[in-house]
Amino acid sequence: ALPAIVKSFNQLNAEDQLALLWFAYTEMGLTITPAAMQAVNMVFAEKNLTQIKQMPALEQTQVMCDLVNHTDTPICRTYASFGTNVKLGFWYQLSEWMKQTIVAPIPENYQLSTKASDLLQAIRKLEGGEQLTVFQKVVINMGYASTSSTPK
Ligand code: 45D
Repeated sequence: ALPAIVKSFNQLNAEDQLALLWFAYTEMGLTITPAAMQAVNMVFAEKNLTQIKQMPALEQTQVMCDLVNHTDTPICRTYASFGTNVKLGFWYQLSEWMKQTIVAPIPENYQLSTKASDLLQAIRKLEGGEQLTVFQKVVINMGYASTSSTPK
């Protein structure tokens, strides 16, 4: 069931969470049209996205791990203030840049842990609408909000 999937996701370490998101999202071929993206007001995220784009590779990966770990950094604080669609749009943009190698990609031989690949398998079996719900629930919790920094 969905809540159990989201809960297990949040219990993975940061590397597994990022890698799983990447595999789940890229292989599902969820098509996001330019029109759909235009409906999202990405202005709020542009400064951070540009900053990340200009960082060295290791820092790019670190920023994404920080987001998953709810670390208290300026980018994590700004991220927490985004609406759900801006958060999704933010990850969408990073994944596009990873495909174009503008942002550091996942190593080719990267192996998910057993727990994470079981979870990926469970996510694969969901229907599209449920997969979207999983992505929403997962990205909503990322970043650092001083009031609620732990995933629920
Ligand atoms: O070396 O209605 C490891 C909108 C360690 C429009 C690593 C939408 C090893 C409105 C950590 C693995 C478009 C918003 C390295 C809807 C190592 C609307 C790095 C939907 C380098 C429905 C790992 C949008 C890394 C949606 C860096 C559904 C991993 C968007 C990075 C969904 C992973 C977007 C990334 C998703 C994953 C994007 C960037 C789920 C991105 C996922």
